[in-house]
Amino acid sequence: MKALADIVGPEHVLTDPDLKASYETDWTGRFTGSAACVVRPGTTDEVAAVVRACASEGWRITVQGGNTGLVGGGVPVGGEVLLSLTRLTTLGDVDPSSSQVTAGAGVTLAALQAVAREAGFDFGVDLAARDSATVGGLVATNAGGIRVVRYGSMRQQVVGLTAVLADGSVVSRMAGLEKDGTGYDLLGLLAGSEGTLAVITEARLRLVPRYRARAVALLAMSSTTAAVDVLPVLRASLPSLAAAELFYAPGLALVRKHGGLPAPFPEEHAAYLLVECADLVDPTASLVAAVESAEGLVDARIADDASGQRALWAYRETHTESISAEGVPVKLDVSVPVTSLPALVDQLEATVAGVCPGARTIVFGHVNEGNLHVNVLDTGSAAEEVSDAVLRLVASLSGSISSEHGVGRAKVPWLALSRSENEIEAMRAIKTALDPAGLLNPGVLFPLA
Ligand code: 2HG
Ligand code: ZN
Repeated sequence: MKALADIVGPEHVLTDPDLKASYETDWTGRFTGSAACVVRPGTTDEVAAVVRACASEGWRITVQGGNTGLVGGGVPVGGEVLLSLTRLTTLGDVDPSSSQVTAGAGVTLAALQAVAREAGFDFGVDLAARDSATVGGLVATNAGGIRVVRYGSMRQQVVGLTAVLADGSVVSRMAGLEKDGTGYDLLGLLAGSEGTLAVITEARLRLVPRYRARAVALLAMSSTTAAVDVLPVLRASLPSLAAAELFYAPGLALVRKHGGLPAPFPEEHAAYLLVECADLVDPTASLVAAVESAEGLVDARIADDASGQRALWAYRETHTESISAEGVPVKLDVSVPVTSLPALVDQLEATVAGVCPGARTIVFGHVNEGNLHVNVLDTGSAAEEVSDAVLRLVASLSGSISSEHGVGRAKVPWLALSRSENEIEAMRAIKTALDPAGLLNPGVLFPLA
């Protein structure tokens, strides 16, 4: 440990169990493991020196950002050096000519958004954990969130990265070239590699225009099918469409209970679709025109002012914390072809009940991507069985076991449901080439050796 203290300073190597504790358990409380120590480097050079020191001793490393990942990818399995990147908070000036900015791995999403907005831009990824999720973690997990319908996932925002490889060498491509087809797409590979191939220390990120004029609608729909079917209509008629989020009565009941929120409608409905438009001019009239003739629309609330919009968003955005307030859920972040979304929703409850009768299933998600967050409470000792049953159902519908949170430790046993043997072999070959000793994020993506 002295070698690490010499690099980062003794105050940034934590060995006291009380000081390490908050780094050793993930946000959900489901995943936990003890770290040999927590190391908090402040620069890319320090990260590189730490990784070199660990490599020479054969110490395994767990990389952590804001620790808000939901699949256990940022907490140790046991005995690793925990490399916390939260001190890498350098945030450059927005470059208006390229619409780009450089951010350290430890910059929070909220800080990045604030700098972008001050300069008249915005950032294309947004999600509820914005105050704690960091740039490094967002890139490493290829995070999605609520704006994918308009701007794509995190990988689409990355135009440059600096990363430390498993031997401590540094690769850096930060010029922000919008076109650069030279060889393999290493940036694209590192985005979504979940810390298993390299430690991302900074990113050059693309910004998007800032649209201040917003309209939000909460639509009560007669069925999931109706919610799915309205989407192509909205996409075709509303170039300003910026979010389309789905939730149901059980989730609504929980967010109302924990947030003290009023009922959005006098009656309960089969499905709720929250739609946001953002534009240079007020999109309220076009949003109203697009939804009013939608088939299966039963009721609607429209908000054209900021506080009304926040109130509608609260029904969707407080799902995660409200569910956690009830207990430690099994979280399954899955996607299916959007046409199969109704079939998935219809079969979920019976599938869960088949292996765990008393469990409560709460479902919500991002309808455009067919991405559902299946949260199951009160699984007791049947967490594995519930995961297995739900993920098999998803696979039977040609879906993905890991949509936007990553595989982490949570989904490792089920990788073969979404990837062929040949694909897994190719991924393993990449892992072995870049990290032959298996030092980076052991137990994440692949089973522990
Ligand atoms: C969201 O969409 C996040 O709010 C979290 O991806 C999902 O808590 C979850 O399962
Ligand atoms: Zn999500």
